[in-house]
Amino acid sequence: MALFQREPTEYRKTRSLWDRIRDLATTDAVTLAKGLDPARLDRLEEVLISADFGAGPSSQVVEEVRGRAMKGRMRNERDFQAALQEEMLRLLDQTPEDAALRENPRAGEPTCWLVVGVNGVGKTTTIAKMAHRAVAAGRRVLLVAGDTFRAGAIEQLRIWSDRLGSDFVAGAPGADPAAVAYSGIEAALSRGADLVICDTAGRLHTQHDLMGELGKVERVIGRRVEGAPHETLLVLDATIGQNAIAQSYVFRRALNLTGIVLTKLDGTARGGVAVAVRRELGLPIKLVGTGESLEDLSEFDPEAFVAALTATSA
Ligand SMILES: Nc1nc2c(ncn2[C@@H]2O[C@H](COP(=O)(O)OP(=O)(O)OP(=O)(O)O)[C@@H](O)[C@H]2O)c(=O)[nH]1
Ligand SMILES: [Mg+2]
Repeated sequence: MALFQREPTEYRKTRSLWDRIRDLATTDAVTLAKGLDPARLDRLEEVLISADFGAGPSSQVVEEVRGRAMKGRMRNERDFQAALQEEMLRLLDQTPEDAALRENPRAGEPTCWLVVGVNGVGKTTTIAKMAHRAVAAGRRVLLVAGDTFRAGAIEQLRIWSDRLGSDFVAGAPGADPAAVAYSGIEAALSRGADLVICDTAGRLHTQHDLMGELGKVERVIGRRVEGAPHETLLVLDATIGQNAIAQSYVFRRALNLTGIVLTKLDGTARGGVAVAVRRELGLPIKLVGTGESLEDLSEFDPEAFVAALTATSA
């Protein structure tokens, strides 16, 4: 059973780029039919880069638009919008099914998801949102407070857990997160929880320490439950743009990442980072966060996402 139902309005809070691009297409049909002049195409590229599509994808979109214009397939604003949408979808190269979160296929054993990312990107909030959905779907959820480093992190997850009605396992502040993760899985097995979601630290003394610690958590989970973690999700803050890509490489070297969660897409017109991340990392974008409340999480739907990015505002 999918944890998330796709809703047509799910990206309503992301901001469209269309208002900034539209003037490039709003000329009479004759001008468009003659082709788009280089200045307009440069302007399109600038807008895409400022929306964090990255240099490569931005120029690919521009080339597609240029090619269509030269073939006379750019007769009106609608053609222009369609060209952008089709090329963005092609670059995303992801089906709606790619976003499905992987479950433990073995009966009687819990599904384990590990959530990682640098500090402040929205890991703990995303876990609360996922747990909220899972509890509402009737699942028995156990949250593991694997961030033993930051003061207050354990308490933050405990409060969410109490509010959501999930089980909760924590160690002492400063405890070894791998040992806490191990206890969490043991508790899930003995209490019959069917979904374990493990929170992690976003910062340690050094990045090297953090990667070492996360790698150990991942291995310990895998030793206790075959095939686990079934998801190791890297959370990226969409508002930091291209820096998100640099962060990803560090995590990808240390862990077997299975997917990306893109948070804080509400209120940003820089949604192009989804395309950049997908092109650079090749990992599926699984979830998108569009706000601070529990409902503000959706399974990533490429078509709905591109439609929102290129929507005509009311
Ligand atoms: N606008 C918006 N804010 C978000 C979203 N997701 C998380 N936040 C906010 O981002 C801030 C940090 O969220 P946390 O979940 O604590 O981030 P974290 O990655 O667990 O941070 P550390 O525990 O310090 O590593 C909080 O104020 C959240 O409410 C989102 O999708 N949109
Ligand atoms: Mg946290």
